[in-house]
Amino acid sequence: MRAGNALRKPWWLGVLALGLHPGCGGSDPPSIGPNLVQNGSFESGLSGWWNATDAKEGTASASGEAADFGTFGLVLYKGTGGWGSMVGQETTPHRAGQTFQVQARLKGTVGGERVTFSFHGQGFEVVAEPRWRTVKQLLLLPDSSENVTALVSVTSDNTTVHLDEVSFALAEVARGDADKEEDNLLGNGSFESGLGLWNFWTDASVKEDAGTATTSPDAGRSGYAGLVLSKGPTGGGVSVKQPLPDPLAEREAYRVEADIRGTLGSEGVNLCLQINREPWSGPCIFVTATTDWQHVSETLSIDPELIDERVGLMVSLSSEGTAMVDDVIVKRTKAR
Ligand SMILES: [Ca+2]
Repeated sequence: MRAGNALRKPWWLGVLALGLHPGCGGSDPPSIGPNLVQNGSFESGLSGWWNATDAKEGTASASGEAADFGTFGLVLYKGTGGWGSMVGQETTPHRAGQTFQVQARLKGTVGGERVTFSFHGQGFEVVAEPRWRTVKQLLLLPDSSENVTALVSVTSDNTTVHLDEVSFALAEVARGDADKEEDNLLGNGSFESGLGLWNFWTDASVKEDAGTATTSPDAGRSGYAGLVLSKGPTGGGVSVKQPLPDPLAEREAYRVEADIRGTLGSEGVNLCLQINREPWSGPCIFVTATTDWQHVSETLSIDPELIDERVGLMVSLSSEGTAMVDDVIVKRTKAR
């Protein structure tokens, strides 16, 4: 809600808008603020950006051949050794819990180049294709920090990528039911900030068999979006996992809740409190998805050998199909 806009509209239009939109905390798509970096289109060359590399060779330059829109784009090259060749700039500080959207146009010169986008210390990696594609991802910054750098880095050896229309912007996201649960040990349990705070894992040995994890409005039971886990007939498991803030203590139990449905209605979905190291053990809830939303709520008690261990809540799909999950909640309770 922006009061400033309402003042310039006829009063009845404001009333209409209030009636039609669920508003802040409703089910609106993320609302994206202005670009926080200067010259993200590279029309002023490298003005506003610094560049750095720890590789043997690495260069950054603005060039016409790298333009997707306008006259110039960025050519980013990394030679051998080191971690990356990057451009970056300092932006205004963030507050804990804010979500940002990273967006860019990216093209590899041959395809397969690895590129990392990072904002204030949180980042993600994408693999370039030999044609222009749009990179768009939400990042959730759980803590405040001194780091205010926005950066883009190419990290694979002897590769060159083209970048244009780079933007880092504040995103106002919906609040789902899991976000409104005060004692929820998980952040982003309603998947309104993409996969922010969740770690993706799949065990397929062949790339084509790999499972996928995304977020989509199709899977939004509350708020705007929810989690979509997919896997083919031959692929291995696919999961997302989020570490809990504190190690497990004696005489504790954990209430685990989630809403789950599947497109086939036979998908096997597991919710596990899993230890963060080998043997990756821990108690699980096994759910068979139905095509309608199913609310799962169970208390998991902790085996004595898990006391003092760090664990995470893992959501996994173990059979063929597509499972949708929203509003994952983990609460600490006393064991009976
Ligand atoms: Ca949601």
